[in-house]
Amino acid sequence: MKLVIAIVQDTDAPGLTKALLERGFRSTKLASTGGFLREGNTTLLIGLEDEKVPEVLELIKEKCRTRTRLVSRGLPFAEALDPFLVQPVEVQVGGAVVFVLPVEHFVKL
Ligand code: 2BA
Repeated sequence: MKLVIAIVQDTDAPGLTKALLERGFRSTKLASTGGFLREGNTTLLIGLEDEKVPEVLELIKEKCRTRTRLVSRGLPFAEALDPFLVQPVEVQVGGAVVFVLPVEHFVKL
């Protein structure tokens, strides 16, 4: 068994959870915050059999778009060093950041 941890953008989460449910995958949705942008994102926990992992990865790829965000925040104390460092910069977010972990033991009590 595997645990897929998928960090996705909030806008993509409803479509993805719906698609997962339609294909019989169970998931848990957690509200999370990115450490870099410090904006909300969604973390999905999906427990599944090993052979189903490719199907879920494909679904995540299909439902999660890459978007460009402008970040105006500079590095800490950057203003004091160089005003150029606080100019807005473009970062690409997503489609999704995915970790696939082995599950040692699964039990429902
Ligand atoms: P954030 O940490 O808010 O990062 C948002 C986007 O900013 C990232 O998109 C990446 O393009 C950029 N970014 C992040 N850290 C950066 C840095 N030190 N310098 C320059 N650009 C940086 P994604 O890579 O698609 O990540 C989306 C979200 O997934 C992240 O939001 C974070 O919540 C999570 N994530 C990404 N990599 C992770 C990891 N290795 N471990 C845990 N969570 C991760």
